[in-house]
Amino acid sequence: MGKNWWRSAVIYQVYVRSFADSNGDGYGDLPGVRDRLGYLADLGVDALWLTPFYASPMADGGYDVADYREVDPLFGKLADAEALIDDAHRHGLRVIVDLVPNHTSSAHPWFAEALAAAPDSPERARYVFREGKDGGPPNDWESLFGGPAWTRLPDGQWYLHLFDAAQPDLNWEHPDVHAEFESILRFWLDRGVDGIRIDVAHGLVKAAGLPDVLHTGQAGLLGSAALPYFDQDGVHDIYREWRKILDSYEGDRIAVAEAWVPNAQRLALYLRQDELHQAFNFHYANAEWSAEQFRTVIYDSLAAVADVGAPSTWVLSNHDIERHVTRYGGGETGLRRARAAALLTLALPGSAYVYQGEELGLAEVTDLPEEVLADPMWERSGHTERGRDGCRVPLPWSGKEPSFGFGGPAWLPQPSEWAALSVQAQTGDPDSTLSLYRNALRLRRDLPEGQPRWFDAGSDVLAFHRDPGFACTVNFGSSPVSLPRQGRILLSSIPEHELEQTDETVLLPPDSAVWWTGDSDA
Ligand code: TEU
Repeated sequence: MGKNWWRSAVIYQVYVRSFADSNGDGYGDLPGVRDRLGYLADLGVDALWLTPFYASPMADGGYDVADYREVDPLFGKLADAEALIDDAHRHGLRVIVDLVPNHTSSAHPWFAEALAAAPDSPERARYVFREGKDGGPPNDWESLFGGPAWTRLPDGQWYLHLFDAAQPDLNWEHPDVHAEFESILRFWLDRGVDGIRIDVAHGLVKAAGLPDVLHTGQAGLLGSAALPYFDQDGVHDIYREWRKILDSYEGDRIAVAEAWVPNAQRLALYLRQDELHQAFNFHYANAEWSAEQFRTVIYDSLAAVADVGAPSTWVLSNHDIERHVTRYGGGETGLRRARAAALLTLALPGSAYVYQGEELGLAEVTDLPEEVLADPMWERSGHTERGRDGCRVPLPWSGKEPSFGFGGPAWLPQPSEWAALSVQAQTGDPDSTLSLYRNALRLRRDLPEGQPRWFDAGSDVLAFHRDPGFACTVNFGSSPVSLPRQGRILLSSIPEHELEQTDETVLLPPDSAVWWTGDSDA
């Protein structure tokens, strides 16, 4: 793909502990990923993003890092990471690793030093320690996992953690923090990774004086009001420094931001020419199944990224959000919509992320027994939020016991109906979701570069051309829509024999999408 591979890349998210288990302990690992590189190359993606595999007590599935330069024994050894990167390259796949700069694990040596040191000592300055207020925490901030964002130490000081108490926030005003993360970045770039995904990229800098949320107005994750701990202008200075480091390496190395910000315009600020290459488009993942919502999000996103010359980065699912089969209604309807959404997503200009298992049409597992729930959200919310385990259940690969070819008994139990959804079961079935993804990814390589030219096919239908000679039509409605042919059918989200066709028209059923090629009068 040469220069700027990332502008149109499809990047597959490997949630390592649930992908493939090579040693039978029930947890996915790096050698497991290595064994399956052939599958990923065959699927037709361009790159993988590996979620954190670093040394960690696993209080938050590895997003609590104790040593950023070491591989956790659960996942293998440093040599396994190096071998995986090299092997992926041999398969023509690029590799993105996760960088977690907002917080460390409480087991990180810096935090151990901070705890052992006295209040107001230099060891504490790398984190955010404060005195309490009126017998309570220093301010009213809440952890995203529930409860206060502050934990009190026996000596009376409190430390900040936007996530779990085992994930203390770093102080990004401290030069040590900058130097350390620049060094970690170089460590992985030196090992050949093609990029980094920046965890909580909008969270590193907090508003001066740590003001109460009350004073600025509370808002949801993607809410409209500015929160004093998210999306502060100062974060951009950090990314300008990192961009210089990325650019100093050969081979088009990239950074993608995980930034939950209120709108496409705020997101585009992370994508200015001297900052990051991509930012996950969560507004797209948040859209409900309606032509109007998708139309609005797509228009806004394309306009905002065009202003800064960046690609849009479409996301339907990840390891933090309910799988989209379920979000779109679940069951057969949800799957049907998810298949249509796949064709829409892969037809849009820009880059797209595929979360492991979406190519199998997996739904959220909503009935995990309480005793297996591992997401810290379950505990921290006082057992009111079940958390994110339902989208993290290990993949089914085959009919093999005990875990459908995943490896040992899976750390989260797989539903029995996943036997029919395994890679093996779907391979060779032309109507399977896996075949749909394989076909779409293969055809996508030859899609024209033109920007979408939208045309009207009724209020429930999203329809666009990309010149020369490609069109995509998606019916979000509950009634079939008669469409003038846009050329020849290239691919459809439902079996082609289910499309009623005449010489001039095709009846597009509810919740389905069609890719077209060739001349059209539209
Ligand atoms: O997520 C950051 C984030 O803000 C949300 O996705 C959040 O975890 C979720 O919505 C809870 O409401 C990143 C990681 O993707 C996530 O897995 C980690 O738990 C989190 O950071 C902390 O590192």
